Amino acid sequence: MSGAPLDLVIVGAGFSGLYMLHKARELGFSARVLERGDDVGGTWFWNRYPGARCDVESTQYCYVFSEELQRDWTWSERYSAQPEILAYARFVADRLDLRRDIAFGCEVATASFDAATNLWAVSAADGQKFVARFVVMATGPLSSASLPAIAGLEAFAGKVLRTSAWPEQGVDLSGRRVAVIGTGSTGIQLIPELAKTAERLFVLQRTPNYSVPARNRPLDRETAEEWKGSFREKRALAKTRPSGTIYRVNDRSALSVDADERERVFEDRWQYGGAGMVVAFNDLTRDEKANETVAAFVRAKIAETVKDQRIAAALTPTDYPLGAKRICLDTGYFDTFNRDNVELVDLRERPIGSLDATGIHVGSDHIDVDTIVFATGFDALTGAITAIRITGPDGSSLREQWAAGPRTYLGLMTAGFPNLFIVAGPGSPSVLTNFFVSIEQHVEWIAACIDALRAGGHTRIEADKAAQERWGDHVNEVASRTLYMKAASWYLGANVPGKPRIFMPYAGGVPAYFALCQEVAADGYRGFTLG
Ligand code: N01
Repeated sequence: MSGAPLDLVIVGAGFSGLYMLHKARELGFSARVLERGDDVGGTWFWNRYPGARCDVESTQYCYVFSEELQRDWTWSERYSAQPEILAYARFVADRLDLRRDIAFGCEVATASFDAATNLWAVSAADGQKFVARFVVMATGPLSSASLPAIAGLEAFAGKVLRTSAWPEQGVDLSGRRVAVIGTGSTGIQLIPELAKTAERLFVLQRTPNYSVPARNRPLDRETAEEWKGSFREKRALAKTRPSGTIYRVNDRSALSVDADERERVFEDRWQYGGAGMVVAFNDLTRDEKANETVAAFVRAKIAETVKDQRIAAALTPTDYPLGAKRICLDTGYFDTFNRDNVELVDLRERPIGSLDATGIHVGSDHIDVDTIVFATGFDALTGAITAIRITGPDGSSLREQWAAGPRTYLGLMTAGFPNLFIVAGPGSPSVLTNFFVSIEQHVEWIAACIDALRAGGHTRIEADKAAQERWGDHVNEVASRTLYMKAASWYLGANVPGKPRIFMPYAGGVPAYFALCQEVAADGYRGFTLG
């Protein structure tokens, strides 16, 4: 890239990067999106495994910044499947004519800030170079896959698949002997699908998960039209909710009603389907005793569904609260274990040893398989950022600065790295929310900030270390009051060996966080230094 520096380099063409590009253009900034994949869509481009589906209702999992996009796109199901969400990303890119400013197949390798010019030099793995005044990391929280190092992987003669990089042309696993490693949201969506056609399916589970039925169904015209007609009001309402998502609210404590009433409320939500189970009462996410009531309800459902009680017990989470890991939504997951061709391998009893040409050693057994699927999660929130060699003006590396855990101010910037923004970064509500709500708020904040810098004749903004420290302490303090700390989750980095255990997202909720961001901007970007 030669010529004048760009105003913005945006890393990633998922839903954050697409909107950031649109917003930058609207304000008259030059921008280029660098995307490692060969199409738009981010997580929905890569995670195309069978059963991949959103766990937020389609009517809420979309942009609201554009009347036209709302009017001209209609979701077909309550929870969209991956192909439809990818089609939506393509529709947005085409409708807003975004592709001409996106470099596909362009994996960012390094970014370094030059203090003399206040410019970022960005290089891609293929040698392309870009220079920009600002860099926006629109890299997504779950885009760096975490693959366990299992001895003997290279010796395995069969097929190895990763849910996070599923072959674009699909893969037919009918009649095959398949092992799936991992029973998080991904595994729980994938397993029922593979079970339908595999000759044998081995489910390798380390930790059982709470899952509630999604009860997906076609989205009726009336509901779709109702949302189109009131999407702004609905989003405004969503922003008053801690998770930025509209669920039926019940402002009673689970402990204030008797067991029959609790059962009625839980059963009603179980039949309705979806993550609203977590807010069936107002204290399920805060009070361990209250949480135990909903956990017990879901455990009883597992026991009711799975015929073999030994298998049911192995599938039942007992040692962490419901919702402390992100709740899973499923379509027939527990039923799948009633099939003759499905076997649960409890890795707590039979840990994975090594692989050989024909399969996997677990405990003292050997599982004969011809396909292994890794559904083992992500180096969440930080992995995609630290994968890039980012250096600040004094030569210090972001990877090293975050070695003991990410530190940011508001999840938007990190001290020592001027003009580098993160969309929905660690320290912001991000993954605890409907991601579209968080994306739109961050993109709009960043765009307004860069616009304000231009208007004020500034060329540089940087988070203050002291503000960042105070914010980090607040993020930790808020998290320490929640039940999130009671599970070994990816929120805490617990799924990646050696990753520091720090609760990464901000658990203070959307309304307080959005208000604070607004206040900080109105106060001349309090906690940032402008130059
Ligand atoms: O990843 P996970 P995921 N040996 O980390 C296991 C979003 N999402 O991709 O729990 C054996 O939750 C690991 O075991 P354990 C959603 O936010 C959304 O499933 O660490 N097993 C676990 O069972 C979700 O929360 C949708 O003991 C190993 C699994 O792999 C997030 O993505 C759909 C292992 C990983 O579960 C991540 O979900 C899908 C090892 N060495 C995902 N290492 C939507 O619907 C890991 N595991 C929008």
